[in-house]
Amino acid sequence: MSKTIFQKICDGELPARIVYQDDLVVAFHDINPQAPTHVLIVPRKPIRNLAAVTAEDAPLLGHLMVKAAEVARQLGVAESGWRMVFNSGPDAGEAVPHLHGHILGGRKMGWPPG
Ligand code: DGP
Repeated sequence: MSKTIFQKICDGELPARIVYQDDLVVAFHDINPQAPTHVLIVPRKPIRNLAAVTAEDAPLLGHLMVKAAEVARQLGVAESGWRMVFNSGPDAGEAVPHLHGHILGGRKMGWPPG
């Protein structure tokens, strides 16, 4: 199977403004930001989306969430409020088939999301 854009970013084959990385996850600025802070955090493991995770992914997903919160603190949006969004499947607007959490902050957000 060919690599997704996010797999290529994880592997250093495509440029990105990386804000955090370790051996399990990579966080980088979204190319089309929807808020003053808009960072994507992805597992290096190529899981398609949230609907495709299995029980064995639980530690990885826990790690991803902890690191997302660290990124939110690092970028200064944790206190005022931020949102974590996973678009999973066509109705949710999933465009890149590599699991990614959107870390959004820096502005007041509406509810429900569109
Ligand atoms: P989603 O709709 O949840 O699949 O979001 C995909 C996001 O990925 C979208 O906000 C734009 C972002 N994106 C797409 N291609 C690239 C890229 O090449 N680099 C970066 N940094 N972000 C990208």
